[in-house]
Amino acid sequence: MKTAKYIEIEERYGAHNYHPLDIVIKKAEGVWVEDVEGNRYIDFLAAYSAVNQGHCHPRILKAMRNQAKKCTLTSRAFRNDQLPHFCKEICELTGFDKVLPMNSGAEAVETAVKAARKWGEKVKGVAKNKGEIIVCADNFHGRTTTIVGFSTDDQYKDGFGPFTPGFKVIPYGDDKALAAAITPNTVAFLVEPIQGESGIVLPKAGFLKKARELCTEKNVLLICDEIQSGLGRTGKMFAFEWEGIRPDGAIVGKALSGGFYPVSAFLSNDEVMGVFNPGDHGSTFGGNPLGMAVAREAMAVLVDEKLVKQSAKLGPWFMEKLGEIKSKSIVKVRGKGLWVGLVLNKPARPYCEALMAEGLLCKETHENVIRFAPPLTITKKELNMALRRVAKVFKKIDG
Ligand code: IF1
Repeated sequence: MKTAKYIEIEERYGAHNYHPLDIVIKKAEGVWVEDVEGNRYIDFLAAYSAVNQGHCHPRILKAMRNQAKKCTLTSRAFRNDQLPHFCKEICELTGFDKVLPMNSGAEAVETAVKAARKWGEKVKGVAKNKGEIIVCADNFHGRTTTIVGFSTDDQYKDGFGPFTPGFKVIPYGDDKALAAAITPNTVAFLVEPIQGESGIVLPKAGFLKKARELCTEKNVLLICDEIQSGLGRTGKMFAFEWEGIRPDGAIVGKALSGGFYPVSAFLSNDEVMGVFNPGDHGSTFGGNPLGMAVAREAMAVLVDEKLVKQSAKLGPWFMEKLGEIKSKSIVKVRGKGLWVGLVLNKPARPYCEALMAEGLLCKETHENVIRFAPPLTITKKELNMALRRVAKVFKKIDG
């Protein structure tokens, strides 16, 4: 079956809530993907950082197969033999006291919101239903009604109201606005250390440090959404490490399973996690043995293959090389580790389409930014190959 036929069927029977590039992928291995026509591409998006370990990593595949043969789901009505190991290993890897596993990123964000509110009422002493959470303009934390309710992007909200109250928005990176927004009812500040969807936007240096100080001073939880920025993407295990801080809670997802299975988690300290009692919160699939076995191996691959270091090493070099590409359309190259935004002065979509034709898959974000985020397993040779393709496309389009 040809590409056009797959697209026709999907458009006929599937909801039109996406506008993907017209490539139908059937196979993927490492940084390479193959479409139904047999064309090969370098994946420069890595499923928005969910396949930091590379596609179909053999070790994670093996772990998944082995576990799938034994037991896939118990529900949390019973215990399973993978969950305890997962909890211990992720806490040891990340330095948090406790973990609450969920499935999608948005669910883990919801978990953080619930934890913060309940901590506010039960520990901080905020009056019932009065807790406030501060978030940033241009945030992206997922798609549930509560989460899009505090988005500042009209499209994400349009038609989906009414929304959950209790959220305040400040400009990203503005510590003065944060200080001014905190009231005695503030329970948490929820922030992406680097904004992904917004276009790989780094806050001004020192912002997170200042936010940490303010939160400590005012007894407010600092919660970092590391779903996209975490697990090695920026050249540190967590992006918050770049500012030498520790938040009170962190949210992870995506690469936590290396792309095999939806596994997410909220990580925090004993005091915050202590607000959850049996029956307060949960999910049928959260903490299931298949997901836990997959996540355990995905974390082990991250460590064993030193992927965090790889991102730290190759990222700056790659960004420097990108900066050498001469084009009147490129305004700026920005990013951290192997997470780079190429800011253009015009729509990025045509460039992404041309890059696809050259065998490089990436996706625009916010109209004018091309986002590059290859699997962290990528080699310097493959990055060079990609750079040549990028240079070729800019030469072709811009002359
Ligand atoms: C889509 C964006 C990226 C996230 C952060 C929570 C979530 C995400 C920081 C929710 C998810 C995904 C969602 C995906 C595309 C992708 C995305 F363009 F939409 F914004 F990466 F930049 N926090 N980001 O980045 O996690 O519930 O999706 O597992 O198509 O919506 P999820």
